[in-house]
Amino acid sequence: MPAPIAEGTVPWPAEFARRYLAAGYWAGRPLGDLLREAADRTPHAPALVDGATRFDHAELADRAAAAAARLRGLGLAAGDRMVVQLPNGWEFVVLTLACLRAGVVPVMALPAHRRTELSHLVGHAEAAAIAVPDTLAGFDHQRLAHELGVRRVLVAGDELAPGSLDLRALCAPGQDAPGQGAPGPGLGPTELHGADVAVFLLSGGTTGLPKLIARTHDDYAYNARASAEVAGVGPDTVYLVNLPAGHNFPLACPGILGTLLAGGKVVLVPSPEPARAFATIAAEGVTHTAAVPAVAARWLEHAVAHGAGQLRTLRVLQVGGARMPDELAWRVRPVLGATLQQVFGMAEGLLNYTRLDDPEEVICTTQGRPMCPADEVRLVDEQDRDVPDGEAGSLLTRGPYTPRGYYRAPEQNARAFTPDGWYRSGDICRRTRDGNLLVEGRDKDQINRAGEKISAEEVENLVYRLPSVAQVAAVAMPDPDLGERVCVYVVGRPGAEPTLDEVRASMERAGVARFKLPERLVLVDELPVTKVGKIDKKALRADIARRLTAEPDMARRG
Ligand code: OOB
Repeated sequence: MPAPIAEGTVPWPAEFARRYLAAGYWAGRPLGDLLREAADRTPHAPALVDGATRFDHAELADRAAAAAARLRGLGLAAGDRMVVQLPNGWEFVVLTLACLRAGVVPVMALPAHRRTELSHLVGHAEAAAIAVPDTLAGFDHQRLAHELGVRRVLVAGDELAPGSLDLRALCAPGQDAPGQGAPGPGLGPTELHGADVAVFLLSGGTTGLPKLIARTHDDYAYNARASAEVAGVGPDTVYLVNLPAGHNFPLACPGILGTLLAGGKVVLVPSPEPARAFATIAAEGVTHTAAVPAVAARWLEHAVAHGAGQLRTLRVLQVGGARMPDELAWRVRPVLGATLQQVFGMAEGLLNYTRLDDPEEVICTTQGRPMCPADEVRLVDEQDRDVPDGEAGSLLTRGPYTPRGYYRAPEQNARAFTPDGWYRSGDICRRTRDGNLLVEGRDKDQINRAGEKISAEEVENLVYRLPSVAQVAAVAMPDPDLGERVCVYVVGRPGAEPTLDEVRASMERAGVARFKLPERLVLVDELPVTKVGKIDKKALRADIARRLTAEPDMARRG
């Protein structure tokens, strides 16, 4: 029997929970109920668009309820976990809403994940089900899902293998749904509590494998609702999802959930590719969307080349996930005609936003300020002492939507959280006089490739599997398009000269998301070490930056 979910989570201390409830940040209600009520307010307004598929709020809610009942019919109970690895499409939305209603907890995997990541997620979450497309971009997700040995494999697609459950049939409207409307014993949505886990997000990670972040109904509903307010999202909003929908940013900042709670319309495209995104913005009257800086840069280029005529309805472009260069930020309003909102957020909770009516200087040169009055932010030095005003420090945070620990990870929690519950984000920030944050760097061992976080340790563990490798260190190398890419410094075993292609091939064989594959390998005789004998990554980062300036044509790969 899988362990009950509550055993692995770290709740907020009672006094904080009381405070957050009393202040109204927490509604004390399951997110599924809140979404249902929102749908009831504007049943005939458009809710979801994916190509030719369109649902109004009533139909979306009906499908979610029917799918929730069918999940229970499959024997899934509140607290069971389901790994969800779906591309941006209507099935993702219906299934997520169904899970929220049934209390089944989706574990938000990314379409790019492969065997290594998925088997870890399935094992760590003790998943009772997995939802995948049949194939995507030439990869057979269905087959891999069956090989992982999960009991229920739900598949969205036309080519269902024996033993697969038809996800599209599960998400069909109500008529035939068993027990719909009448919650079964112990399984009904009304039996869920605000403090129960609603979704598992993946941490960007600095450890060998991604950690799970248990977001509760209370905290995640607040996350989505308050984000909607800060982003000016309401019933007239048309929100375009172009980043992978399982990321916190497009899911709930305010994203899909915030837009639906506000009675708006969610439009999905498979990727941020500019021609399709721009055409969809024009066709659907999109008012809001979220991008990473690399995507914003591509959109700016596209608009310069082809004009921004298709973006007339676009009011707000949110940009986050990585530091947006100021030069790029200053071009958003003149070129795209939309208000930029910088978002400095994390799946672990804390969200900082520039406000829509901030002076242009603040919007273009800062990463905003906390969303909630109850967010606590400290900037500290290496001894966890607060740094003086205006100085850079490592960001610690607590608050009503920042959980107090990772799921089933006591050892990592001891490092990533202080004893009194502050999350160590690993971001080096400075606070401006007017209270906004500037993200100036990080003290976590991570590579941020166009907003996708890659743990250096995870890459290193994979590279160590090559017999020709004696030592390896993974570091970020600066990149004009993606911000950073993965570079590995390698010491070969005597007589061996491991190559980049070998390293990449070996990682691909192991089944790892492609965005984690190193894009440059530097063969060295030894790795520099610090005074205490640790590999000196700072020196390596400086070294790769130097090499790139010396040989600019080598800076790019494919
Ligand atoms: C978002 O979430 P994650 O969990 O993928 O990554 C969080 C980390 C932050 O700790 C920071 O290192 C970096 O991503 N980051 C930024 C940033 N936004 C995120 N660094 C500089 N400037 C920014 N604007 O990335 C995420 C979650 C919710 C909303 C938006 C982004």
